Formats: sequence, structure tokens, C-alpha cells
Amino acid sequence: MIPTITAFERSPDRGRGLARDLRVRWALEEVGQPYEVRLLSFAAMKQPAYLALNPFGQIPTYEEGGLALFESGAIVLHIAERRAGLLPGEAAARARAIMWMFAALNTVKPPVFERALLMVLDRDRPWFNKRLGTLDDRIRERLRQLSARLGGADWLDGAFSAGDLLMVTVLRRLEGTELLEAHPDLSAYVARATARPAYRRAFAAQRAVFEAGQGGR
Ligand code: GTB
Repeated sequence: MIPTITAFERSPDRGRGLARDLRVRWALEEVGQPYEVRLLSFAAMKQPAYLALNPFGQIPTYEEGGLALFESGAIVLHIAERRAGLLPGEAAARARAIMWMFAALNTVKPPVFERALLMVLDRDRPWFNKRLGTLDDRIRERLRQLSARLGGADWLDGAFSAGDLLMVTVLRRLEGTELLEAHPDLSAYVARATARPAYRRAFAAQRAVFEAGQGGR
């Protein structure tokens, strides 16, 4: 059965590959699973029919037969568990790859996401610089720790896994900042991951939605 995912009809990221359906597209591409996409307006995402699918009214969702999922991390895990390519077969290595998925979303992402929100929503606030400094310090510490663990390896734990996939989608939010550029190994890690053919296909597919929207205006 071909799964259907949801994505923004008009993404506020303007085709930069930052909206979270990118993670799901990338995972599907890595495992070679064809998929369909249902594009949604912001208004449609808040309608009862969609809220039944995702109570938070957000993209992405994933539907396959009778199964409906929301939360990009859970969707990536589901995809990785169903088809080979994103999780090792050996039990301990598999558990560690899943650990890295959680580390990406629960330990590295929070300050990175808070910073992204701050930059968009709070630039005019009197406390902006103080808050930015606090978040940047937290991010610097996480990146230092991540870099130390990566230790010059290509991937976080052996072969590329769903842990790397999620970690890279988080680090991409720091592209163009001195925070990431201070770590050439992490920049190279992101570049290595985003050069993967599966990533390129996922990015191009999401970008095509933005470009089609631009042409229609
Ligand atoms: N925890 C959920 C998950 O991982 O699936 C979070 C999903 C989520 O945040 N979805 C966002 C959404 O639907 C889109 S991706 N927002 C609409 C709403 O809440 O009403 C987040 C996102 C949005 C915009 C940019 N951007 O412009 O750069 C980047 C990422």
C-alpha cells in the first residue's frame, strides 16, 4: 500500500527544506518506499477532518491503510522499522540508533528550535539579545558535545541511520550561523548527509511544491 503524507501547500520556509515533511520524505526515499502527498492550506489544517488525523493541526501526517500517524519522529521510526535501510538489524545497534533519534529531538533540537522561533517572533523585544545569548550558549555546548562524540566519524554510530537523519534535519536549522560553522566536522556531517541521493530527491520534491506555488501567483 502506498502511504500518503501531508505537507504545506504553501510552506513558510519558501522551499528551503525546513518544514517537517522533509524528514518523512527523506526516510521514505532512503528505504525506497513510494509515497503520495496531500497538500494542505493552513485553514484546512485547522478543520475538524484534519484535527481528527492530527489533534495539533500540523503537518506532517502519515496514512497507510488503517494506520494514521502524526509526529515526524514517530513517522520516521515507523518507516525505519518497516523497511530496511534506516535501522541496523542487530538489536543493540538498533537500540542505539533509536537513542540517537531521541537525542536529536529531545536534547539537541529544543534550544535550536527555540532560537529559530526567537529569530522570527521576538526580534523587537527588549530581552531579545539576552535570550539569544542564553540559547546560543546552550547550542554551543550541545554542538561541542555532539562533535566530540562524532569524533571524526562519518555517522553517529556505524552506518547512516534514522538517528543521523533526524540529527541532520535539526542541525540544518543552524546552517549559515557561526554556531555550526565553528564546527567544520559538523558542517561536513550535514553536507555528507544532504548529499545523499535520497535527501536530494526529498528536498527536490518539497521544493517543487514551493516552485509550483510561486508559478501560480
Ligand atoms: N512535533 C511535530 C512533528 O515533528 O511532526 C511538529 C510539527 C510541526 O511543527 N509542523 C509545522 C506546522 O504544521 C510545520 S514544520 N505548523 C503549522 C501550525 O502549527 O499551525 C515547522 C516549520 C515551520 C516553518 C518553518 N520555516 O518557515 O522555516 C520551518 C519549520
